[in-house]
Amino acid sequence: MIREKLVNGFRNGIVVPQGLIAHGRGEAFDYLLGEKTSKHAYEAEKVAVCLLLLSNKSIISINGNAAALCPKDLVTLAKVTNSRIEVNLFHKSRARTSAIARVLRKENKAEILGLDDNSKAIMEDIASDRKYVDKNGIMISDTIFLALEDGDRTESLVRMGKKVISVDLNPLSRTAIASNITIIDNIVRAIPNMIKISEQLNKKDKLYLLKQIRNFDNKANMDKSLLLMKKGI
Ligand code: PTJ
Repeated sequence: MIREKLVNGFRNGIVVPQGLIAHGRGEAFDYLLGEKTSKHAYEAEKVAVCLLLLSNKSIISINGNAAALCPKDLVTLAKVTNSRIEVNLFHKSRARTSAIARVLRKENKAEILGLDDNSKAIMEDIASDRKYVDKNGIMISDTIFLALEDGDRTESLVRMGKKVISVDLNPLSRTAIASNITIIDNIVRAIPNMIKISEQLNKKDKLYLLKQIRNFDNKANMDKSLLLMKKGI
């Protein structure tokens, strides 16, 4: 069913062929996790929600694969964590950006950034189209949630002083390694988990949220996921 969503996304001009290859790579890691959320991933998801709830300006960066797999959940997560949404693509075209925005708007009438050429800013050290960000979105946000990303831009966002949360099934990817909070889980499970966690946490005081973040060691958490994958092998 998940594959079909991507294939439909490909046919509808949302997913690029490279996105199908990236998905296959993700699936391979997911098999090693037993295709379920580990307790380590759940812990990272919880801390990620704490950070989103504490941030002044948080934003969810959405690409083709993410839009094809879980558009409704991404829009809901933005709503419950008071985050904004920006479409940001590795293989950018006006047609794709609009198709993705249409899919997201179907779920909610929320504002979607990354569509207006007049609002374009450039991340100078990035070669791919992912350098084009919205000057009112990713550029000025303090926390960026990356729903599937390439390593160059993740590293660049961290260099810019942003707090970066990523979902990536590959614990060895540069995105996974560079992020402040790395969720090693399939995006189709991670986002619904985070919505539920947000509902539990949004009444907690700031001190509680801060404590969860302070007690979290991203590298140690990733090592545990890697060990789990070794056991899977
Ligand atoms: O839509 P665009 O134009 O932005 O292009 C999207 C792709 C995916 C082609 C582009 O961002 C890309 O090439 O990404 P990478 O560098 O291949 O990184 C994708 C990462 O996501 C890989 O490490 C995969 O293991 C991982 N991944 C794939 N599917 C999932 C996933 N992680 C979580 N959940 C998934 N369903």
